[in-house]
Amino acid sequence: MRKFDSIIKSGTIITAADTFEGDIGIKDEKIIQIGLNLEDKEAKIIDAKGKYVMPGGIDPHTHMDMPFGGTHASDDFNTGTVAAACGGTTTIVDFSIQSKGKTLKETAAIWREKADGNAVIDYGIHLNITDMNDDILEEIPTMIKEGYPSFKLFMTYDGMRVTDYILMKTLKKVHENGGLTSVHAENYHAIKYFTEKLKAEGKVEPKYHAVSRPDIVEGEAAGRAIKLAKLCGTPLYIVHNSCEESASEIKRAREAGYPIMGETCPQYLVLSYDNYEEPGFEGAKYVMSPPLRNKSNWPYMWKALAKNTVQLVATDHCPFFMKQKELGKEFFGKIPNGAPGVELRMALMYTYGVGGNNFDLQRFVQITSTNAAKIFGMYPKKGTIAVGSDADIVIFNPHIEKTVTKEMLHENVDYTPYEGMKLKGYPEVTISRGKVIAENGKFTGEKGYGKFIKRKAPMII
Ligand code: DUC
Ligand code: ZN
Ligand code: ZN
Repeated sequence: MRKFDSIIKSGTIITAADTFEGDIGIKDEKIIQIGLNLEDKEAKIIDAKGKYVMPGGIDPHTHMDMPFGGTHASDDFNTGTVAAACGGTTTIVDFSIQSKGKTLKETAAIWREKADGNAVIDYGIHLNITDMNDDILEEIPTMIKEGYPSFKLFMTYDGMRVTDYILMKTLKKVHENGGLTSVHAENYHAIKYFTEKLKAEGKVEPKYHAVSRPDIVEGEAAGRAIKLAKLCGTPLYIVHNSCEESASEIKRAREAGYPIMGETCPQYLVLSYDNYEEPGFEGAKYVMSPPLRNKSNWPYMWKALAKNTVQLVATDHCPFFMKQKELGKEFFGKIPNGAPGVELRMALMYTYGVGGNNFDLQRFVQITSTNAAKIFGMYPKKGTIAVGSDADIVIFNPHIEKTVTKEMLHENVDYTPYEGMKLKGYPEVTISRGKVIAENGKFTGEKGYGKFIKRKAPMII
């Protein structure tokens, strides 16, 4: 009998804890042996000499096919996960958005229908509650048991936001049943105030989107959510921290011993408010929430990522074609919020994180994979290279140099916010449960190969 289906040979294996040379033996979708000189004449040999062999990327914040402002994000579970795979990501956790009147069970089923048979990599689903009532609250324990242990609430957005009262009820119920609540933290009323004022003054171009939601708007909501979590005695996870105003709230809470966690995204580390000043309607490419910030935030955010103030880097991948962005040609408030990012996360974090001397290879693995697996209930099935774990692996070539173009990417959208940026280091081979699904920028996997991940209890890290 064949001992291994495949062996990844002679790579430099990097985990969250260590770096060593070795071979990885894979059988039946799992890593079954790690060692030197593994042999099996019948096994497929994947040569990784001179390259890094790391846990496949995990992006716990994507919006495939998300309805927003009368349109839908342009990547669906097929196109979006093909792009993820080509960029070295082997797992996503996507946000299912509850429509008015739908139960959580129905919401999850709608998202499963979008994903099942389409995703090319494994995926989990968060439940984004927008319409809370007593029945929904009572559904939470069942949903956690069924593999949906993470919930998100919007503190802003008409039609989707919840009150502080609902946030407190959710924090308590989710925590009592072994789940984790996260928030999109921005102050709804402040944004409304600034948006109305800017519109009345005729300031309607894309850049005013950023002006309408300054850093303090985010910091205030993050600080408030943290205080409510303290009052409830629960953990809290804050998505897409963009600036010092919010990340410093997390830092303060963590230093005082509170179980507060969060993420940032590549766009808040390498792009800035200056992008909104691009000519014509180009600034619309960067209309997302929270918006891009002044560059002065970059050092703080890199340090927050390096020092575990925030635990990981996600993308908030939510692309729209420029045609869709034009819904807001006359007024920034109508531009669908979101931008692509799922494909370049690993390369950007390597180039500017490791290459930029912001952190080492262990931290790279922690922030791109291991910590997401831990926080979102997938560890050690996902997020590590260990005997018994799924063989989700990226072979990363630190020597490849590229200049980003839209054409080299697989995202279903007509631009990339990272156009023209220089990269050094790029994923070469992506392996999902033992199968090579992308190689040298080409997708080699199969539609529908991705499986739903029934997730377990989150870890506080
Ligand atoms: N922010 C975005 O930019 N897009 C989707 C949702 C969100 O919170
Ligand atoms: Zn958000
Ligand atoms: Zn989001």
